Amino acid sequence: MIKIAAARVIVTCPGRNFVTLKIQTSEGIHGVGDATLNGRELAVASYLNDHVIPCLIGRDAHRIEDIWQYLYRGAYWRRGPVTMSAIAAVDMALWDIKGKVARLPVYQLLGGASRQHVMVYGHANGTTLEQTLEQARSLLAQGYRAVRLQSGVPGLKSTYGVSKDRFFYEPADADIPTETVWSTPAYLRSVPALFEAARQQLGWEVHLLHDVHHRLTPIEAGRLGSDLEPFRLFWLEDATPADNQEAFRLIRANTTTPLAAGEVFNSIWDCKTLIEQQLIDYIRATVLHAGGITHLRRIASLADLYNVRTGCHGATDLSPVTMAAALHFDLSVPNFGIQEYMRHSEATDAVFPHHYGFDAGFMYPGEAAGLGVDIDEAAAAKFPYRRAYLPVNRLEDGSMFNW
Ligand code: EZ4
Ligand code: CO
Repeated sequence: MIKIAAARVIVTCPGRNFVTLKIQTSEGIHGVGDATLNGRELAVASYLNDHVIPCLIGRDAHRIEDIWQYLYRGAYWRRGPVTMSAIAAVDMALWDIKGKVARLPVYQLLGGASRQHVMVYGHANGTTLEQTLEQARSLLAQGYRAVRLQSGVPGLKSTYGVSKDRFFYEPADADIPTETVWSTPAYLRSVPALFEAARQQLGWEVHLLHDVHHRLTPIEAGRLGSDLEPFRLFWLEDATPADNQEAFRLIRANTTTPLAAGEVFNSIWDCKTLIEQQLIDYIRATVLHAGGITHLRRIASLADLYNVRTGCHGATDLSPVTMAAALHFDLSVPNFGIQEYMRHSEATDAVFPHHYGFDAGFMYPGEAAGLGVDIDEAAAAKFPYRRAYLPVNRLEDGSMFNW
């Protein structure tokens, strides 16, 4: 038994907001977990402070599974992104503690390495096709084997997923959501042209990915997937919202372009149909938003039965704590596919010192005991919370998307 003695939530904004749970044990060992929910950060902080931490004090930090079940099944109100991010933070922190007690990196506790390294994809995004491909070339020069391409859509003022900053990606850009305008026909014309140019200029060795950010209806998504088939994408992501998982049947019936979905999923129930009916090829759920390492392993095990591989979300709103936990998970899980990676700002890296690293397109969680990541609370205290939201998108006639 190793008692949970105290826990606290640290909210910091080293360029963007992060919520971190730090659990302390009676033995003096502590663990960290990420609880960041982009644009809803303080809701998770309150869920932890007001409703979870009081129930944790005095429990045995070794009982990771039991604490997970207690917080999930014991709560009466199950699931939802706020709840599941809070449970995830507890789960990550407990795996971190167990690793430190055992003096082993967490991937060793998960069964050891299933592979030598973790393939990651980088991000090339530019306002124009030329800028996007120029960025892709620079990623290839850094050794990346896989690149996501997002480009501005001619005729639209701004396009989600195309950052204003050349080096750092940050879509949460205002304290009241920015409103942007979307044109599906313009988008559907521009993407195949981007990938045709990409194959001409970058060749066929590199894995190419694209994210639709839920902007299309299922039949439009089927059309896009079909138009992109000649360019052999690694995946087409979030082609349509998955609130109705069966919507993916229509996309599947219309294209052999591999499909990825699920960065917004928070439990196995969000992807049960998608996986069991083999409607997707990659599941994007994360250790952060889908209930921690404990629950993501369960999702991966279900996916493994149906030839679905993992492809965890890894944008900058997932803190280095999540990145570390994801890499331990990725290294160990048999049906790993790919991991998303975007470098954090220097200020973020300073707040979260870590052992994981990048080399020639691959990442490694490192050999430090536990997750191999920590929070420097003095550094964190220098960056107070600032409200920041993701943009809201409207169609050209001013209406909201109705799918
Ligand atoms: O919209 O991380 O694949 N990556 C993405 C990201 C997400 C943000 C949301 O918090 O889609 O840009
Ligand atoms: Co995405």
